[in-house]
Amino acid sequence: MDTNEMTGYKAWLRYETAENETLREEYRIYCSSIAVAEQSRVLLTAARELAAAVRSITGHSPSIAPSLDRASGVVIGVKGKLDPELEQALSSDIAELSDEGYVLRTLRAGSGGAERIAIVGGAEAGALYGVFHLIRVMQMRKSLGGLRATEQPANRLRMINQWDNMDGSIERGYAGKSIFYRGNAFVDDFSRIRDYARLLASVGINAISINNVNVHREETKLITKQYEETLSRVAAVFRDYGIKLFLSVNFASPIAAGGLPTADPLEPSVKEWWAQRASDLYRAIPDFGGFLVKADSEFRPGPFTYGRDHADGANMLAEALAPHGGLVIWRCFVYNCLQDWRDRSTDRAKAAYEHFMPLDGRFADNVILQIKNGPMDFQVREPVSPLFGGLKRTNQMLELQITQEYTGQQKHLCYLVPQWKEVLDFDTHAAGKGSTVARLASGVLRERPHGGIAAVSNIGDDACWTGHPLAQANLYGYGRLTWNPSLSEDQITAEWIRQSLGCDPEVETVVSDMLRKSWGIYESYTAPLGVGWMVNPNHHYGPNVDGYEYSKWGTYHFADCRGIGVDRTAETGTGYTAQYHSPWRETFNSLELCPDELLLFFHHVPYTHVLHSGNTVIQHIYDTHFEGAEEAAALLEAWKSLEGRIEADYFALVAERLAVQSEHAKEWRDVINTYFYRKSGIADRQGRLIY
Ligand code: GCV
Repeated sequence: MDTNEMTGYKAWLRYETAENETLREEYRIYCSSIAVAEQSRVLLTAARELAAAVRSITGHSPSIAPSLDRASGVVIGVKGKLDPELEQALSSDIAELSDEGYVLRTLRAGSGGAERIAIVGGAEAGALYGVFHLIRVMQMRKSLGGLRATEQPANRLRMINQWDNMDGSIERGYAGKSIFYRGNAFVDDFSRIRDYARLLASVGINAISINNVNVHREETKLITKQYEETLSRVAAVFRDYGIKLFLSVNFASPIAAGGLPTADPLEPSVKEWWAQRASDLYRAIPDFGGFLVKADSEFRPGPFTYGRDHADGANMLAEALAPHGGLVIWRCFVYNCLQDWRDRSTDRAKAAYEHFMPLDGRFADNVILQIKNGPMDFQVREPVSPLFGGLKRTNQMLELQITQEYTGQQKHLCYLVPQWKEVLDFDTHAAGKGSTVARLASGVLRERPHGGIAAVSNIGDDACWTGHPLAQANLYGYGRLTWNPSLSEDQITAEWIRQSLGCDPEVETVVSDMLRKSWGIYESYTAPLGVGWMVNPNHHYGPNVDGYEYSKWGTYHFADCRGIGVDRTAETGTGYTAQYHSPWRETFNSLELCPDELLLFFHHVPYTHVLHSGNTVIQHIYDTHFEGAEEAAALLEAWKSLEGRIEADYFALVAERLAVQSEHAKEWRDVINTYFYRKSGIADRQGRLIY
């Protein structure tokens, strides 16, 4: 089947014909021709994309030419390379533009001339983002008259991490197989990779790592000569869309791929090996981004084997990449997965901070520490990692998970933009008020040379990319937030809906309500009060209160007949709360002040403990699970009200997923309520049936 015909394949780049004739005519006139000031590949990508959008939205094909030969049209160019008249007219708008920034402006050509649209980037990628902005305006069915926008990305790195394996599988992937690999080789046809690059660029993504951070045998070879030629072709596809290619590397590559006896980062032969690999890679891919590394965690090799620390390991790789302008992105997801949960002196939540804080200031300038949003692992609800605000003299970036490992695996609707907004807006108080995660990750607060946001992708070769078509909203929202973390949830949601599902106000009302509530609904039937982890081992789907793989030492959440929760207080618990700045350390440490939604993350309490809400813990568990299952069923009903307003196959696919969610929510409700009823012996105040 032609990919364009596949349900949901076009995602938010549908470019539906404008229904309103006046608006269609306005778009047609403004975009009757497209002038590209320079013949560069990215600008040509931009022009072609705009032409395709205009053709589809207006039914009229604009011409693409080096300059405007007619009165109206769109000029796409780069600051410093415009015709003098335009450069002059835009001088105040473009003065401060960074390379990826752009100006999008409607202005009159000469005195008495027709109105034109100028899209000017600080460099060519900026112009591409400006074009996607213009397309967004048209897809939102807004007028182009009086447009005047200047945008700069808040984050230098706006990255996607693929957890794809070369055998074609995807770790924690819920949308089919890899679009990159099959049978331990790259796919032959890169057209789907190109379409992915388009989607990513349209929301401002500028970097991608294309293999799993758990680097297995075949992927270890990606940095060797064997893959140079193919990689350079993959990089070229992304380059056309302003996206840089990164690779995840195996720290033990010198042994596994180089035949050396050691991977000791201080050993000269090891340093030479990496330096050679780096220069070969840069010969093949001059704008190669760098390496992403998971080391000394979950059985991955790392510098610990040689008695070295993370700074020794990262700096050695950084030295190899520095002459070429490359970056090392070193993950802070480091903990001992063999640790006995009952040992209160080694709380996993404390691990990243304990590993990396002593190394603050020791990392090279081209190293960035990539920190998961929470101290554990992408749970439905976690506090923000205290490494944000802890590190002062180290580049850092935020790591999010778009793929829904613990948030419903793209069977359940769980819109993560609200969760990410909370993380980004969290004020660490590291340097007084206003020390938000957004400002720390971007590097602005500590004036770091590098920073940004990365997230684990949720796509595969599934027709609609994401398994659950509405999960596309997470990929869209993620990209938009990397560009501008202060965009509101409402704006992102409205943009996604109008571009993906059309501009029917009824559709917008119903779907935005579904998306807005979905994280809370999922949380209510899966993870009460910040407890997390009540999932089946290994695949992490479905309720299993004592199921998590490291529960062999007893329940992770310490539930017994008296109470539940993990005591992380300074006085009687693991002392994790001390990793935060005031006032958070006092807030989280105090049973009275701790927010309800994180209570069981920080405190062990009796089931009869009364929450701020006025409810007891046990009654809260019962209520939220009963309500959550009902609300999950209501999501399906809400969607059904849209039948006939949404393309039939798309409608059916979403309805199918929502029906599964509704059934599985009941299972969560019953398993969890029963467990806690039996454990606590306390009956539901409302006398509802607990199996
Ligand atoms: C890629 C969790 C996931 C793993 C993942 C790991 C990580 O533990 O379950 O699949 O491995 O996080 O982020 O490295």
